[in-house]
Amino acid sequence: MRGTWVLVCLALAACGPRAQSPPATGQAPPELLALGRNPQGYSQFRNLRDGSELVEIPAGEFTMGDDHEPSAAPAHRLHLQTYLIGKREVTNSQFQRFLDETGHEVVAPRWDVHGVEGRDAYPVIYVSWFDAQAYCRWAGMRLPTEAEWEKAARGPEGLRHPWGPQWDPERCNNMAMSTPQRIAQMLQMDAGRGTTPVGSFPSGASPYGVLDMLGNAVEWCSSKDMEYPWRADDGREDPGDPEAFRVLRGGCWFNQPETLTGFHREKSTPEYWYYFHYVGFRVAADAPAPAASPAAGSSGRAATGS
Ligand SMILES: [Ca+2]
Repeated sequence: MRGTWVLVCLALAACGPRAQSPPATGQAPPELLALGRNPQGYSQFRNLRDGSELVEIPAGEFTMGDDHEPSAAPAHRLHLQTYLIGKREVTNSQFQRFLDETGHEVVAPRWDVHGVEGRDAYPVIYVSWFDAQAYCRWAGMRLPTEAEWEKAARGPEGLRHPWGPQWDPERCNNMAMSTPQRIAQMLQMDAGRGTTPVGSFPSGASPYGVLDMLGNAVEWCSSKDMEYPWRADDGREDPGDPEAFRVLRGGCWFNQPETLTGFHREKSTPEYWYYFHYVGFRVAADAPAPAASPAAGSSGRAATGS
């Protein structure tokens, strides 16, 4: 990827399994509508505040990082509590509604440089980490931690790509993708390419049914860029450091395959925006109280959505 983004090159000694959970924020979305289970069997909800569809990622261990990826070594085991994550990237229409209701002034002033008319379903881009944080607060949610993002992308088995171990350029929006109808949908931003409407690649769904984890917009995480192993309690989740580099995950439409994995890490200053026609985000939240779980969740009712 271009710009000043710098790969995180770590070479820590191997470490044993660790059990870590993100700090509880106590901030669950205020108005959740249960949607039943998705085709992968996981509970889904809609946040009525912003319309985001959320997938519930159950508590449990997963593998974070990869010993052969300089930006993400060493691989280590983590345990996360149950949480919710956006099924898709936040869209232009959602972000516009946030601006209309709050009067928020974006840090990155070009967020609509490519126009949003008729682009409601495209991921919002040109947003800083601070803009993304402000949206999440408005919606009663938060950004995913880097660990939450990676578990949602790789599943409990630690897949290399959300769909499996083998690269397939047609399963996400990337520079090697050649599906004509998808290319025709793209915003023309660079080299004849650009973003596609969120959720355009259902065959690229993660084991939890989360979409566009690789490609399309690269996504802000809450975490500071710090060495592995990931720990929730070592300061990397401190939201109060405005100078800290923050992690970006999943690569984007401009990337080639080598960086499009569930464990590859990138970082940026939180305000850097010149190349931000790559950068968007998705939401996350703490798990709802058990009483809010859908009745269909325990009965395995047929899925809603794709
Ligand atoms: Ca993405």
